[in-house]
Amino acid sequence: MRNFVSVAVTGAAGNIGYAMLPRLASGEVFGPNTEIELRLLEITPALPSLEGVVMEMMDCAFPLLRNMVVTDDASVAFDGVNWALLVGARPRGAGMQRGDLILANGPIFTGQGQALDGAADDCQVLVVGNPANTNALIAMHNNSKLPKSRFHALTRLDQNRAQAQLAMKAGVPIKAVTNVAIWGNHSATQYPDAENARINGQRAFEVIADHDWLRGDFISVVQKRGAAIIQARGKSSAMSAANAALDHVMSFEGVTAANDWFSAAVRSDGSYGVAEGLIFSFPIRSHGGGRYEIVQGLPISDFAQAKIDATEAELINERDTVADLLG
Ligand code: NAX
Repeated sequence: MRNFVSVAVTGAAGNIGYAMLPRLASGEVFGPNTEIELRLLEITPALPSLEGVVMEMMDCAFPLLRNMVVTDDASVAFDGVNWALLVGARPRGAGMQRGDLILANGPIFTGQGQALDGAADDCQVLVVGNPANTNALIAMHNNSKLPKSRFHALTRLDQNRAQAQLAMKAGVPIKAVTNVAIWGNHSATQYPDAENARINGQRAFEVIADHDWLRGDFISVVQKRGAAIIQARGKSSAMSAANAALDHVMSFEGVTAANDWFSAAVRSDGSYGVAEGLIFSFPIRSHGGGRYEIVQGLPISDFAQAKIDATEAELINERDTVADLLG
């Protein structure tokens, strides 16, 4: 158990930051005996707004919050941190294609990858800002200090969405649904895997009779959930995204039960035939302290393989788009 943790959050004045910061400082992520320092990075024009967030954080009088640093300099933000939560990114503008967004955000993550050379030796890096997988790839390639296995991208929100859909369909509590894997990119090509999911320990396909739903709407609802929330709320997911990022941190800090897994995009080591080096979402089992394994040997049907191939192809294409930024 640590008694102190330093956490950087980028884009801290944004929507996700606002939902994330109080929960980080409350003790629910690192435990009731761990004091926390928050190192908050924003672009210069957003610093006044971030000061307002910091005032609110002070007014929460969190007993475990030792210190907050506000800066527009990534090397100050990442100095000595144990976790770097890279939330800040440029939003997709009107008429912007995915390729344009990738190119617009790339330079942010080259600079932040370099600045992470100043992080603590045990630092783990979670990229939330989109396109999260490829931004994590850029940060990983531009960092010369941390092991490549420490660069992750968030697909936990997709896992949580899939878990909730399966629980609703089966009429069971959320905790009855386990072993939910998201494969690939945090994008509409991701593959939420019902074939390996379990409900009360049984295969989801045995519990849910509507197999057309499992192979059809289940997948597309999860893939398009982000867009549905923007449509309904007029803003992108923030509460659920912050919640998922904190779930991700807690899963990597903890030890995963031997018969379960969680989803996160990490550097592919070639498991399941996925091109080595891509930041690809896999089922993961954590051993704590930054050590984890990609769960091996899960059965992959022809249906699943075609989906995994499609999301891999998209990530290879994204990697080619940013080839100049990969050093
Ligand atoms: P907001 O636009 O509310 O906040 C983003 C913040 O980042 C802004 O305050 C902005 O000033 C800041 N920022 C921009 N460039 C920066 C830089 N170079 N350094 C530091 N800060 C910078 O967006 P929000 O709703 O908070 O979403 C943040 C990111 O999360 C977006 O890229 C969004 O697409 C992505 N998401 C990722 C999800 C995932 O599951 N991986 C789900 C939710 C969300 O869509």
